[in-house]
Amino acid sequence: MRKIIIAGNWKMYKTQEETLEFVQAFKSKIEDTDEARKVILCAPFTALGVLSKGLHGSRIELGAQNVHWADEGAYTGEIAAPMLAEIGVSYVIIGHSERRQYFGETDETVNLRLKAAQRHGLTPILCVGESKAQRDAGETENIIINQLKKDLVDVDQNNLVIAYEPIWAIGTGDTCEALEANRVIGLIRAQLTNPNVTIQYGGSVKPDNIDEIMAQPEIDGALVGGASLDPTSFARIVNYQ
Ligand code: G2H
Repeated sequence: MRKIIIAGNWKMYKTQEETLEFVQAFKSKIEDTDEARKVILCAPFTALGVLSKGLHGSRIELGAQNVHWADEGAYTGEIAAPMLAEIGVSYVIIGHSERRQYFGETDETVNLRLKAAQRHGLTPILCVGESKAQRDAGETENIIINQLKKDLVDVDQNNLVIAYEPIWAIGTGDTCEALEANRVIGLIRAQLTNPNVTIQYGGSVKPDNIDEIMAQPEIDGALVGGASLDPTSFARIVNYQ
């Protein structure tokens, strides 16, 4: 059985004070949400500290946005999986296109980070997706198959979530058509050995397109950036029809 997972990716937004305000408003809006839908907040490290206390016993689970491959060491500015696990983090986004684009993340380092997360019981959310130029050149399928091949070497597919995030649809308001997202996610699933991996769609998910996205048979959830920053809008997404 594939799990439905709706995750907010707060990126580099929200102070601790703003985090507390969000939680206060958001919690009550998802009280009646189907328990089968997992709800995750992937917050900045400082906000995770606050959330781990504020959400104790709540159904909202915690996710980080990066993790280093070493268990500890001289890696200024990085965070280790045991540090995340210790404060109750269960998920971690790995290989987001913003990490690949601005911070030199490669398929090789993505692979190392995935394995480190799994070693410490964290569930990675692996992001894959093509750029506009790659799509226009008819390279979408090749790019994604190649990313998966390299990223998933020796990775346990029993503890894995994948997010298909076409780079051209991220934060642009330019959503990938739901049918096209469904097609690419089907292609991703065909590359996996475990048919039960949850595969999300990410890229300009909003209250007004979530229903159509979640109606697609291959799509098991969403990774939501901008629209997860507002409690009303994220609650509407979590409570999709
Ligand atoms: C894609 C997404 C969240 P947004 O990066 O991972 O962000 O919903 O703002 O396009």
